[in-house]
Amino acid sequence: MIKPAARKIKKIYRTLDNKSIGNPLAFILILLILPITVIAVQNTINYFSKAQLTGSVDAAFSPASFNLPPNANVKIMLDPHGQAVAFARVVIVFDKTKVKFDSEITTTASLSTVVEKTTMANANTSGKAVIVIAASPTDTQPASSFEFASFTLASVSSNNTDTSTLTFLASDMQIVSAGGTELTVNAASAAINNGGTNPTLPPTNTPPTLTPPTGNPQACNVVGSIDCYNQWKAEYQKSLTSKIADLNQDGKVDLIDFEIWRRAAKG
Ligand SMILES: [Ca+2]
Repeated sequence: MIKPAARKIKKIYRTLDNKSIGNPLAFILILLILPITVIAVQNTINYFSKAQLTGSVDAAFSPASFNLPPNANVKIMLDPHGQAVAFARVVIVFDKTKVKFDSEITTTASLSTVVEKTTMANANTSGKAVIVIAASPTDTQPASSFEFASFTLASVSSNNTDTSTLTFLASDMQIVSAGGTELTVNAASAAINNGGTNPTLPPTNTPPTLTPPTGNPQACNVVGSIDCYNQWKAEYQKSLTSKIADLNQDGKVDLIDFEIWRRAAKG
């Protein structure tokens, strides 16, 4: 469509050469045709530019929201809506003061040429991970929703009310179809809640066995004394394991013993 338009312009210039500018009618005609031709060419260029950008790819995390801890296995999912993907640059950012990578990034076998992949250590230092992978000649390029990459995320926050997001840096991403078309990226973030709970761990050591306190063995030598009452109270409430206040000697420190003490104290 560009060619006929260009030919038209050439024709006009030829007309300019052949015909005398002195002919006012020809000159007016040229003035009228020229803007129309320019508009036609512009429209053609716009049409081609738009054609380069048709098609889109949805970028999302799976799961779309999760709690930490325990550590989460997170997948980056891409859906190119039927267009085969040949090349993809995906960039993700996260708050490194709240979450960290707990594994290296694994990428799909469908785009087996790994051009660039941020290491776990560098991602945790920068709070950013870049993944650039492409189809090798023998790869079957994915055209429907596929797992682009996966990794494990762990919490680094000690505040369990913290929240953060895992986000695609769409402006720095480029996903190209097998036909050489750059796909428009529609990106969705994932929500992270640091209020998860660690699984209960078995105790690592048993507490040392303490010798139970026995109190004062002479406390009830005088049954109605305040010492005897205090001994009875402590043994009754089980803060002492001795049975010095078992005044009726039935093996139990109970209200009967209190009654014996009360009568003795009353005199
Ligand atoms: Ca008793």
